[in-house]
Amino acid sequence: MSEEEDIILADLDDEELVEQMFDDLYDGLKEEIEEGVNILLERGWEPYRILTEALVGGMTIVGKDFRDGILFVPEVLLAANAMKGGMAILKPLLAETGAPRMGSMVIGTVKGDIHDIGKNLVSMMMEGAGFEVVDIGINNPVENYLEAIEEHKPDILGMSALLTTTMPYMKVVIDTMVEQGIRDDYIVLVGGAPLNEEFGKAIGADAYCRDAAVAVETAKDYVARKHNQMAAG
Ligand code: B1M
Repeated sequence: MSEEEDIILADLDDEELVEQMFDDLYDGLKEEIEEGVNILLERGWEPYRILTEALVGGMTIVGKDFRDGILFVPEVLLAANAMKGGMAILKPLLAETGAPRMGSMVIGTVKGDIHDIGKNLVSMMMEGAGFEVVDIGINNPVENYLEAIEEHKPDILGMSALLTTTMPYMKVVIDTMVEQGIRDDYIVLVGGAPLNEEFGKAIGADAYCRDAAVAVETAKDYVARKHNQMAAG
């Protein structure tokens, strides 16, 4: 008979609970992650803190072991699914701030790339900050971006890429916008783990955003500048 007893999440203190959530995320246990998120909320944790410390923190560990060949795609998919379960609980809370409408953004992951957790997080945080977000999903060829900006006329075009092989596609999108004479009609923000500021500049984006919080601050900053320019002109 196994001597192991079920761990009662609610009996753990905050630090132990977050550690346990790292393990549960690693093991792809969606229900446990949802329970952990709810417990932390009941204990008064801010939704953003839960997102960054418990969920993103756990996913960083998964990422390292994926890189080192300890975890494989099916396991990482389970972890991603568990993370999404936790994010779904936090989403309405992050959006609940009743912030005034700040502007709008079309966002999508580039062609050849199916990673969407970071993009979804950026969308959630932007909505929470008062932006209207149109999420066009994953694996987007340039045509999808062009169609979406034509249809929605957003202030911002956001692109996400998580692979070194797909990040150059962002330049394809920006170059096409330049060719069509519409580049300067939009603020172009890019993000994703393998990118950096230098890359953002090199491809002609307005800014590279390290994480979702930076994306929100950068978006606010650029939209305010755009409105000031319009008011001055
Ligand atoms: Co993939 N994967 N993956 N993967 N995966 C990485 C990216 C990798 C770094 C893992 C590793 O080796 N350590 C590696 C890339 C190596 C490289 O290119 N140099 C990798 C690889 C190789 C692959 C495959 C090729 C594996 C294979 O099949 N052999 C394959 C490719 C599939 C494809 O896209 N064509 C693949 C598949 C997968 C899964 C499907 C299993 C799954 C994705 C599930 C999903 O997204 N629905 C997956 C996952 C989960 C990861 C890791 C483990 C985690 C990514 C993540 O969600 N992070 C990742 C390792 C890692 O990054 N540590 C890895 C959490 C998220 C909150 O962070 O996405 O960085 P992030 O987003 C941040 C910021 O970057 C920024 O804000 C976000 C929030 O703070 N940001 C933006 C992101 N987008 C933005 C857009 C903006 C602004 C900010 O616009 C304005």
